[in-house]
Amino acid sequence: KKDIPMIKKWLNQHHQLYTAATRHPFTLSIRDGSVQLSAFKRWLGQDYIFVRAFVPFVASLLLKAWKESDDDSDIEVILGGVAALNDEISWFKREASKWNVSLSNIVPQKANLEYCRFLESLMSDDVEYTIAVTAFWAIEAVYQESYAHCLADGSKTSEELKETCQRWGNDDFGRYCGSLQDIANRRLEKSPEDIISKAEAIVIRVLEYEVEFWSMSRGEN
Ligand code: HMH
Repeated sequence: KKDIPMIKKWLNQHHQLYTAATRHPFTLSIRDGSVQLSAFKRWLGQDYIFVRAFVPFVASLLLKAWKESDDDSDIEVILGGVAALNDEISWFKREASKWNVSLSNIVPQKANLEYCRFLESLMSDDVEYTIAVTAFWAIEAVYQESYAHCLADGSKTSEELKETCQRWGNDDFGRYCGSLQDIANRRLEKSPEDIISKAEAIVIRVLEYEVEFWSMSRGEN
């Protein structure tokens, strides 16, 4: 029991929810080429808002890592995430102008607001590094799995959406998510039961928010 990494156990236990987040009808519609342009544009605008809120969360995580981590390399992995976000924000601006989406007057929808508020709650000093880094892994992993699937065998993703899928579905991003997972597992292994169950509850909430975010993109909520 002890040698199975915690995250592996959780992904088995919550397999249905994980699949709901990583094989959502929205990303499956990108993969099979049936996605509506209006849905993609909605996702693009809403995700730009999310990513902007994600930056201070990652900054707070960097601070927690600096204060609490037992391994210097954690900082470098998270800093790689900051660099990716910097790139992402430029990409969102370019992509939005390509699709004629105006980023200056986007109204964040309910599912997005709630997810951003949840991110903000994780920025508190009262939230332990182990909890925050586990949440960070889950947030990144859903996009990595979802978009990698849009490029995998049998996908019919349109040429114009492949670049989006590449952004999160590429192998480097996959390895980066693997490093985050290793960090989270290492921390969880050394954590008392109450932190472990808190972290598990946070992962479940991330997965639920991700499902809602994809559904929102389809115009369902
Ligand atoms: C909603 N979850 C959401 N947006 C993102 N860009 C990511 C995760 C990954 O960066």
